[in-house]
Amino acid sequence: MADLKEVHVPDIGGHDNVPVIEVLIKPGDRVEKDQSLITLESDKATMEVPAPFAGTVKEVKLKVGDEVSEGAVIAQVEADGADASASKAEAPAAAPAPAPAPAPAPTPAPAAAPAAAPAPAADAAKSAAPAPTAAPSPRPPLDATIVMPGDAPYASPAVRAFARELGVDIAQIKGSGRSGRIQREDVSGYVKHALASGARPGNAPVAGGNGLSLLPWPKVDFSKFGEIEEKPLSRIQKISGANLARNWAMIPHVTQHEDADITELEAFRKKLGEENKELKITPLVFQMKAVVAALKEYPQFNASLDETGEKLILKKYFHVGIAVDTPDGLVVPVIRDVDKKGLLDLARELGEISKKARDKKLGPAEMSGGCFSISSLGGIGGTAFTPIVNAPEVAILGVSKAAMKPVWNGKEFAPRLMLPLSLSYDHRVIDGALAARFAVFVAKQLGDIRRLLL
Ligand code: CAO
Repeated sequence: MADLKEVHVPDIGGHDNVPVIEVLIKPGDRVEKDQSLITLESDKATMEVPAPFAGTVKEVKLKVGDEVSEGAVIAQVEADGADASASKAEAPAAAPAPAPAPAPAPTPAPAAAPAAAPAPAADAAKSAAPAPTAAPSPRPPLDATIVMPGDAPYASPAVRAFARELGVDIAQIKGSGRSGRIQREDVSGYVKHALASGARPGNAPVAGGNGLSLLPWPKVDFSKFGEIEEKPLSRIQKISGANLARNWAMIPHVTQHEDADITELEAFRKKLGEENKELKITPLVFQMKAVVAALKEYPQFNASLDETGEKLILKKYFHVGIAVDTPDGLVVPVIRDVDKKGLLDLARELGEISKKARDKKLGPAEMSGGCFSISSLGGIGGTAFTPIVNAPEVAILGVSKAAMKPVWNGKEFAPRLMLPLSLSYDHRVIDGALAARFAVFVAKQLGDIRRLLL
């Protein structure tokens, strides 16, 4: 039968008038035996006072700032039947010396996933409770495990548990409490700041790895140094920025460079353009065909890692994403079934889809389902760059500006139009040798477009 009992402050090592710095329960809360009820902080240590029995909190008799000694009433708790024999909490454990936080479970999650969001206070208080010990072991004497202010990081076990739960490395947090003590609010503030700046909080897991420990974004008052103007990022920039940051942080990128001799291709492209004046036929349509030929030859590139990072999904279709520069930012519309379309169809579709992108008329369906992306800056310039893989794809081809170069043909240097290719790939899925083969294959296709018929 339920029994209403008072829970008292136990022997706290002979200390008197010790301030209450945290109240971890409220009326209505269910508490388990050994769950922390309050945190006390003497000038030498922080101590959590555990519940002596399981039950339901009816009334809390203390508040933060109260000073207590042995025997002070903490709360009235309706005890669960047989558990109600003890009413005095066990002697509290002082906060243990800082120990490395256990690695959080590797759950890859998008930057704003609820897993990283601070838990509501009540839930957090519950989850922050230390795991109940199997048997009530004698608590160490208070002064045996002192955490002195100044030891890093200086935080109560509940706050440490809270930080661990959020995947935050507590050593990264600056405490705002007395003597630099880290409070629960400091942890949630740190997470909020990390999310707002696009960084992953603390040591949050990165696709099963050890995680990143990033410094907060620098906060600078630039107006101190000269005139400034503020311009909010566009919606597209915010969305693509978050995706790019995730892909850059989570994918081990390597970029393989290769030159394709497109002298003959260019002659053919110009001829084709003269015959089809209504169409704009750029080198990009040839690159799309060459990429699809390479995807067929090397299916590992036409694949995605699943969300566990343990399984590769190989695709039997050939949809190619094209990075399009618009006044509002970068978008990547997808041209479907490139393998089934001719050069003229592709040129038409590329013209339509890039106009739609610039007119902000692309629907979500037109930007999904890509297998591999091409980012062509060839119309602008550059000799090479390192494109970022468009996850969950595993590779992307960057194309820079073709230029006439002297190329040794075995007898002499001959002027050839060389197209720089930069293949970035996810090294978890693709080995360097395979990437080199893929890049050489693409270059060969472009060097002799008759091969596209094979
Ligand atoms: N080398 C030399 N010239 C090239 C070339 C290359 N690699 N690629 C294109 N050109 C030429 C074209 O032939 C065209 O010239 P002509 O009119 O004389 O034929 C001119 O450059 C302009 O081409 P374009 O850029 O308008 O057309 P495209 O088909 O090559 O590209 C599109 C279309 C939508 C991909 C492009 O306009 C674009 O937006 N590119 C930017 C992509 C981007 O921002 N990537 C970065 C992503 S990461 O931030």
